[in-house]
Amino acid sequence: MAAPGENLRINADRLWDTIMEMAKIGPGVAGGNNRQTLTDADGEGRHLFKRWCDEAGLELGVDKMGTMFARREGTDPEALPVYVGSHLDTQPTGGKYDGVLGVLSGLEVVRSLDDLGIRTKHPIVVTNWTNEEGARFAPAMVASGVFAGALTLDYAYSRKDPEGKTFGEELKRIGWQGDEEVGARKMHAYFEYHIEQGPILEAENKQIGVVTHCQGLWWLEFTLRGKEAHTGSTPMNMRVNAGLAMARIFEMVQKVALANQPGAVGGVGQVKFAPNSRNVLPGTVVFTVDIRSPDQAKLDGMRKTIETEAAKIAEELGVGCSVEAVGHFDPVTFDPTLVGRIRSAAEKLGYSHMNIISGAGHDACWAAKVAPATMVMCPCVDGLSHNEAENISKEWAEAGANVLFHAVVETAGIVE
Ligand code: HGY
Ligand code: MN
Ligand code: MN
Repeated sequence: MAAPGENLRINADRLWDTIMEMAKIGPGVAGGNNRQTLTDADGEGRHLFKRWCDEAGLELGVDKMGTMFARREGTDPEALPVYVGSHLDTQPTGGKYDGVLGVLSGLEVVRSLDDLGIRTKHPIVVTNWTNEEGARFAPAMVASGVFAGALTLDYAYSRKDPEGKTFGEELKRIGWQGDEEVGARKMHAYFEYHIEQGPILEAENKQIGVVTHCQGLWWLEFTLRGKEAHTGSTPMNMRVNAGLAMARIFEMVQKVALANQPGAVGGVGQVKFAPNSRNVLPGTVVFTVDIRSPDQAKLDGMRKTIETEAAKIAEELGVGCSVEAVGHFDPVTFDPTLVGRIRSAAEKLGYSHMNIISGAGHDACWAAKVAPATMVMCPCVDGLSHNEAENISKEWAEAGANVLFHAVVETAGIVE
């Protein structure tokens, strides 16, 4: 006779169907998704998730950042809940699995508990964090950041998208501004299941990533001020060329990241030229440098070097230069007890596994500030993510969801 919980398995077909159903909302142009936060598509995705939660008999709460909390009662209503979540918003050219796998695997855990008629001591709360991506509104992980007390609600509401719309206005417009105080909820533990978004697990032929840490991040928004002038009739020695300063700064960031190997990355994903006309030298260039490392000293050292060197580059070219940190969290160490439960679940289920440091940031990074938290990862094809070609196998999805199932139930406590 198997011990209680020994044979816990999710329904992989149902999980996969749920992911494919969500993927129909906010489709991309190349097989992925464009379901950016607080757009109508995000609102539609939220309604679909709510319908599924209603069907599962979960009690839905929404906080003032729009984060959705779907609660399955435990036998001890006083016991703090075990939270399991991720995010449903995507990059503009995102994949079908980034974030979605974690939210819908949390739902699948609840559905499977119901199928098996299992009660847990602690309630279980499936969570969809608002604006994990930080694509439309910086910073990333903003809702979990407010939840953890690292950011204020007013700061978050004031954030603007490229069209000048604010987070607060858009949250109200799609009808998902809840009334719960952000961070009022207390967690017994937090789990997040996510695709790796990098090449390690696939290269090492491992089914499960036991996530021990997450690297820290700085998003440094530079504003360079040049002089708008004719690209044809302005002599080279008369130019105040903010575009050239930008190019030299990009090259410098690359060099600084390579000089901090192993375990450092640096690059730029977004640039705005103004007036952005082919034959006008830019008056203003705005871009965000994204640097990361699991090593605190390297992370902060890179920031200092990049800011100092960028100022020198700009001065040499007579270009104005200002910088604002628009995103940050320190390297995170996840809870060793919960990490151990992920590892022992993988072992019990016979899945190959390895320790891994998360390269991408996740809501778990902020949850870890206010509760014991950890993650579990599955591989992704060619390590590709933040690309519509992002892909995983159903088997990979299933293995990670089974590990999540066992770790969540062990933490929530099965009641005979
Ligand atoms: O930027 C990140 O690491 C996450 O994908 N938002
Ligand atoms: Mn994600
Ligand atoms: Mn992402």
